[in-house]
Amino acid sequence: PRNVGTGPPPTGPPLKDCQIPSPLLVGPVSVRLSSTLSMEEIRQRNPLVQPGGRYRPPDCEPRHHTAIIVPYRNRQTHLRTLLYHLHPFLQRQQIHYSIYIVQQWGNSTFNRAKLLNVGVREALRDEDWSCIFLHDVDLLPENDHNTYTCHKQFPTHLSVAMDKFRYRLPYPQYFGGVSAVTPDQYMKMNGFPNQYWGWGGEDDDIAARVRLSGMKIVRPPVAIGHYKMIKHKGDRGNERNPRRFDLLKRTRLNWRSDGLNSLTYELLSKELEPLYTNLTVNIGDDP
Ligand code: BGN
Repeated sequence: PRNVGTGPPPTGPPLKDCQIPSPLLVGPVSVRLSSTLSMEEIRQRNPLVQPGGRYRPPDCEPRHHTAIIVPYRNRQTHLRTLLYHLHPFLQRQQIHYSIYIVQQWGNSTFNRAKLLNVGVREALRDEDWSCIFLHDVDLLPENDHNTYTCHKQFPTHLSVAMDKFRYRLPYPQYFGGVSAVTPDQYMKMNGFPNQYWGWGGEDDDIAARVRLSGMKIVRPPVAIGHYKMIKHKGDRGNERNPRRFDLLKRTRLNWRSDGLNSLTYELLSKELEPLYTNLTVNIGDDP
């Protein structure tokens, strides 16, 4: 339907559906690993992006409505590089999208999967998104044929060929980096686990949920799912989680009770920045 949710009211004659594939795609792109531009300069290069990092193609009716959720804390330069790259990339795909940065407040250990749960819940308050992307802040897609849209039936894993893993899948069940679900798929798997504090394992838990809820993972071809990772040291406050092995043994027992249906948090602020929506959230502490 025209104008799902908020956004400008329709004016003039109805637009034609956007073509698939988008005629604006260029295929492989070279990626800059650091943007020296300021947020303001990036905004100037993306004049059609609306406050909150929202965009819809101006001259055709988009067939896809994608929310991009980025768990975040204290990675300013990575964020700028991601926005510099992702906005033009998504605009070439002619989709209706919005970028949500979910920022963990305070100094408790980082919890990527719980931040993703918060992002999904908050994004769905804004719009009836048809697709939800779970996106690490340090990953830059290198080919715009890798479309930021969802498969109707099954969750998608997009970052199948990362430079860090020599452009191969590190192991068959890998679901980290960049992946996507429809709201229905997300409900079916009871969202993501809330109990993984620190680095590692939460993506494997999410992959296990896909399987346990009767679905499977679909992927683009390796030649298209190329990503560059911005190199960095481990984060303070995101140390390897020593409990991840034990937690993963219990996914089968826990997935129905821990997830979307047990999520609690306090939304501290929601700001519509020029290039993204900034959600700052208190998700509590590692018990
Ligand atoms: C795996 C991690 C993932 C991580 C990938 C790639 C674990 C759980 C114990 C088996 N999983 O080993 O979380 O995304 O490496 O770095 O540590």
